[in-house]
Amino acid sequence: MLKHVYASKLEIDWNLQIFFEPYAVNNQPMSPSTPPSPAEVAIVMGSTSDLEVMHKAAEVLEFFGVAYELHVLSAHRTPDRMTAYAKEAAGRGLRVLVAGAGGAAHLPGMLAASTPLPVVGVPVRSSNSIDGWDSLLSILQMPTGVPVATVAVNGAANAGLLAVQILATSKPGLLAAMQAYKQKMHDDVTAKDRELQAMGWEAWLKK
Ligand code: C2R
Repeated sequence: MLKHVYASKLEIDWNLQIFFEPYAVNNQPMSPSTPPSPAEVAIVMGSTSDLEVMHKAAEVLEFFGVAYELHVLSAHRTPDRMTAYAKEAAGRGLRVLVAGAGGAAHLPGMLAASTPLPVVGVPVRSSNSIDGWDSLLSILQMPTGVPVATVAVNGAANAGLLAVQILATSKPGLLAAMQAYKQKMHDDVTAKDRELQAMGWEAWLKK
């Protein structure tokens, strides 16, 4: 599953679950006045059309065994529902919001306006976006006082990783898992370099 996200970079075929018990709870229903959530991370997006990109955050959270919920919310199309969600998020037990949107991407910033929780923004290169630049700048250029931690265009996997890292500051098991993840990345890249040195670049390109 995560292989799909990192296929070329990491080729992860090991299991970090040894560090902690998995407790993922996915796609919890959200009632109008939202009940307590067993999830610590919320993945929200402006449209189901963003799911193609945003599911990569979900894959990362599942890999690390972090409980999440996933919803469609829009600052433009469902403003009241979005504001209620943001205002209730901390009280429901959520700790980090990952928010993706494309085009005039106001969702992450508007969530950040109404919650004390950290918001990680994912600019989505959507069908209505001009090459992703509009999404990126809408999420990145927040006014002082309302930060949104913005990842790369379509960078939902990194948004998931950042959410894990935020949670890991107070969870030793998750911190160890993140450390192991980085070590694996280091080892994989180093092995690739060794192979490249042995083969030379011409042979590498032909293989
Ligand atoms: P549709 O495919 O539903 O027409 O949406 C969505 O995130 C999506 O990328 C096209 C794009 O519109 C975006 N959208 C926003 C917001 N709501 C929807 N940027 C918002 O509130 O910021």
